[in-house]
Amino acid sequence: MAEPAWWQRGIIYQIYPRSFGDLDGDGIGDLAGIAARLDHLVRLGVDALWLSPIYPSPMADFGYDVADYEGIDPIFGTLADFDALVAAAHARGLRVLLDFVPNHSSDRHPWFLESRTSRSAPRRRWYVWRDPAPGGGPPNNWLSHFGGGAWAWDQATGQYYLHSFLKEQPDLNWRNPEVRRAMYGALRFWLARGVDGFRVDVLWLLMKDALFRDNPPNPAWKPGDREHDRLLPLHDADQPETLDLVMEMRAVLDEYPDRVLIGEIYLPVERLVAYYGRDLKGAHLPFNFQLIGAAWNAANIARLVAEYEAALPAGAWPNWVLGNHDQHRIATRIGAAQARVAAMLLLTLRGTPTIYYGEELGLTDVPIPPEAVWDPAERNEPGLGLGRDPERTPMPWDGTPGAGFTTGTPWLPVGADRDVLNVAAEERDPASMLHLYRALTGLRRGSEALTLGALEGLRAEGEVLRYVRRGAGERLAVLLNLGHAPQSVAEVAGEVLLSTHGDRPGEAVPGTLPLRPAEGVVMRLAA
Ligand code: TEU
Repeated sequence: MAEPAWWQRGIIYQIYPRSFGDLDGDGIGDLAGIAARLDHLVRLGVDALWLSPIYPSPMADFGYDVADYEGIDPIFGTLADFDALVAAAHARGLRVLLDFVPNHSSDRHPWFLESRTSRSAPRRRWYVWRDPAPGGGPPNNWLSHFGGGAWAWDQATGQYYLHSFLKEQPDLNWRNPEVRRAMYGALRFWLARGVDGFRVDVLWLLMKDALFRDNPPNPAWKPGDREHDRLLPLHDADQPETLDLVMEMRAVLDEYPDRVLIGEIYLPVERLVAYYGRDLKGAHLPFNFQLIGAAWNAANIARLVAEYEAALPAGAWPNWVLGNHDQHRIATRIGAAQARVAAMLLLTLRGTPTIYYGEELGLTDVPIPPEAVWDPAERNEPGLGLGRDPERTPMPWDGTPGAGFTTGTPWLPVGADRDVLNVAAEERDPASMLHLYRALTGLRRGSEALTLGALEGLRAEGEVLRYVRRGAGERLAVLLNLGHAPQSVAEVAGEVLLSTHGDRPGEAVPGTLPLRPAEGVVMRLAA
């Protein structure tokens, strides 16, 4: 077997740049603020940081509306700040991944400004323009992910343009080779600057049906549903041609050594795994979001781990995610106690883990009063619970009013629990989530079984989820109590390495292991 790549052994950490560290005091995080906190990441034991978008942007969708694919927004700093951040990260052995947003640009991008000037503009075909339907109105029934229809009328040129998200985010036309060339040029711009890879935004949405057919209704949809769309996304997502694009992108990354291609893909497992590409020449890591929104019980988690493992193509490397900037925080979804069990699950499963900033502190969603809402997903459809501000609040570094995040007024409120849940306080408390995360990453980093080993014996026994990681002469058992009652696990003899409760290292286990409610244990099994 080839030497494993860094991203196979490694742990990824997602930073939402507006909310990590604000050095210039404007209340919004910046690159210098991230650079100042790199030692936190080193001590946490992660290998790479992924930055949500930092490109010039009108911020209609907080950077997911890019106005220049080869620059840095002044709110975050300059290209020089970026180079300094990459250098500082690399000096500490940390890789840097960028968010690449290819499906749509900002409506202020010079390409779109030119595209909308006339039907014969040279860049007209860089975006998706269509005539009205024969009877008038939008060309088809496709919906925006942010509410309402996906087509915006342009009075000046008498056509509609497609926007899968906000109308300020017109979809680029990936069927146009000029678009592809320009976008691959942007990838190379950053790769040549030393960027170690990309998380590609909405990778499964890049291609649309060439005939622009209507989508059928989705029977599973309910109001306020983050899981389903109102229509089945049959014709505006996951088209057969998308795979060719993914493989083209991968080929661009392969021009440089050791780069990683990660895809944001919300699809059922059987479709998700197609994005590894033919002969694994697609995404290295199609993000696996199965743990997001999953019912938190042992039988269900055992089933979804087994189904994912079984669906992986030969040689494909797995990955696991608990949360991100679009999802309610894990501690809000399953509670503080089970969030510790989830941390142990994330860092002991087979495959690359991605940690969302603040998970290592046990942060919860922060309620945002209606007048303080920023996220367009909430503003467009208030009251449906679609807003993502609650999971994007500033990282609490200490218990001061600005939380050590800013000397100004933070753009979103810091959680009311910042007195307890902050880096400095958790540093002092050996029972904190921060110490648990460090212990878990430390255990993982030091163990071939946990990083690269096989996953065996996966099963649910009542509320206990159990599995074994085996590698290089070592067998580790992971025993997770996903319930609220004490449990006893049989057929385990060996020694406790780590408990989510922090108190049992070195404990000899004769054959039966008692587990307290919401306790997880990693044990070394006797040979
Ligand atoms: O998210 C894509 C996506 O699936 C979202 O529409 C998700 O369903 C929604 O946020 C749930 O409320 C990516 C980015 O991660 C997100 O932040 C962007 O807003 C979106 O693409 C558009 O670029």
